[in-house]
Amino acid sequence: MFSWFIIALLLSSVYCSLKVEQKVEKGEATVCFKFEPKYYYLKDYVEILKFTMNLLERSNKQSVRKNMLEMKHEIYKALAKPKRDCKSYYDMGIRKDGIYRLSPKGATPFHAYCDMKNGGWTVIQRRKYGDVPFDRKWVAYAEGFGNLDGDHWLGNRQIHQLTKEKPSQISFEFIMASDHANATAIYNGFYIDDEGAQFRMHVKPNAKYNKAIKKYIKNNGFYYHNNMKFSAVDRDNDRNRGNCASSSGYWYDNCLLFAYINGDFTSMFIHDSIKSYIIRSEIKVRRRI
Ligand SMILES: [Ca+2]
Repeated sequence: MFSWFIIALLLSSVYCSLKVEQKVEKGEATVCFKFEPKYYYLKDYVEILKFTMNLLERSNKQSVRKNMLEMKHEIYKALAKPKRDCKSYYDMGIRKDGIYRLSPKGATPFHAYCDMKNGGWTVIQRRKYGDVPFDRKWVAYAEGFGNLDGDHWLGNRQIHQLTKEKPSQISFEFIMASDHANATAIYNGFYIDDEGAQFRMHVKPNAKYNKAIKKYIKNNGFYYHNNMKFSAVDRDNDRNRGNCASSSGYWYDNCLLFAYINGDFTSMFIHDSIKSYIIRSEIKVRRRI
């Protein structure tokens, strides 16, 4: 047992960001850690993984096992070459929601939030806390903004990279202000063109609506925006005489829309003729095959 104490001590001193706290209690080490993958090279991971696996095998203590299992998960995640999208991680057997590094073919790798519980969706928009303003310019919508584990827009460049090869499903999930119902709509055949084509959006009309959203759907819902270019405060690509995007970026047509979820946080709604208010919004994409 003493040898494990030495290894833990060694790791904590050699790998300064691996914060290991040891207590030797009845011959068993209690290990707390803060794993920060950016500091490590492959050989370090192998050593830490060995240490983790050994401790896992030897320890019956719940707290140690929990820490080590989490650490193992983090190491595997860090070791793995970035996958093309969240669905690829899901297909590998990973089921933990969180931020992952993605690398679609031909793209510079980027981070995104993966919803694994529902089958490997990549989150492209979230409004939950209202602490991130969405009245941003073209370049901000192109690059993405906000916090991946909070409110954010992933970025049109990233959405293009994620959907360019295989058209994806796009899922809208709203919590309604009136009754807190969970309103969902899923469309197929979603992809957006590159920036040169103004991130023009494509989607198929066939959609799966849940009961809570059906009463709000007009003009074929999101399909109404099919073939529209993206517009932002400083880039008017819509078909209105004015600029529909005066306060939020979206694939505007003639301003009528499904859904107004990039505007002011306190007045998000599904359809502007019904003013069905939304208090939370999440949009996700997933490759079908
Ligand atoms: Ca216009």
